[in-house]
Amino acid sequence: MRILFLSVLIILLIFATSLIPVNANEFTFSTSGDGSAGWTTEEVYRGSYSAKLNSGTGNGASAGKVSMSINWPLSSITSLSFWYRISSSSTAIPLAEMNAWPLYAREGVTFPFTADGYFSPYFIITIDVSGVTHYIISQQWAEQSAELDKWIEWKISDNALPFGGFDPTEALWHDELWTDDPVTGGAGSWPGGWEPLSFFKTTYAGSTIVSIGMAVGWWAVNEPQIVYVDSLTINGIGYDTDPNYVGGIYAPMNKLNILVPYVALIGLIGVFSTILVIRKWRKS
Ligand SMILES: [Ca+2]
Repeated sequence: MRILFLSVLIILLIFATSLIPVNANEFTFSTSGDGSAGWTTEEVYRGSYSAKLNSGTGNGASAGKVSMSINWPLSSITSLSFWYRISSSSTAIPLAEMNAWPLYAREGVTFPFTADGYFSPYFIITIDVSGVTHYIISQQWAEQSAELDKWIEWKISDNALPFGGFDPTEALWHDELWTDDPVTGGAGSWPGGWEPLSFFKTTYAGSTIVSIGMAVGWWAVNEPQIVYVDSLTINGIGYDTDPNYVGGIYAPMNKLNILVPYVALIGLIGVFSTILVIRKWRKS
């Protein structure tokens, strides 16, 4: 009887362990040109690490990116955010250049700018459309020097100043093809190939997200831009940007999900022990 009890315990333990989503969504780094990306403890928003990204100096041919692999329909995305901190070791973008890009000024900030600036990191959503890879890329925000070395949240609900006859109500995106460009993508499009995420949900209906990443680089501005990135949140569920973290532990619902196997195990052990006690009692 004891051997049977032990065997059942071991089987239950293996079963419970297999359900625990440890490292379910690991972050990976990628770079191009002289860009760089990796874990750091220099500045941390949550947990023990953040991702430090350096755009490099390739003037459009370098970048640093941190991304998390997921396998969700693009249509399921309702909200996205992450926290960033622009390092004062970044190279300043001259004021005149900053003011040439009103698209990158958030609604509510004082524009034209009055100081040199820097570019925030931005999202890259990599999707699969029937075996073909596409990239949906968000706005970066221009931050002035007073915002250096501060943690700032990039969130989809932030929107750019009115531009080109349009008044955005949320952050805008483009894809790598700029297929929504008025020149190539047809009438009714926003200027310069920018669109709300809903446009790409329609354009790429039925597509699956391969990864969600945050990046700096692949742009033609004064470089390097050096940033810290932490605490990715998708549809309200936080994925701490840390090595060896447990997926989604910052959402109350996910905390419960992680506990489910343990609760089930304890429950089963309890039931099994009760049966043993009853059997022993009936024998005696
Ligand atoms: Ca972190």
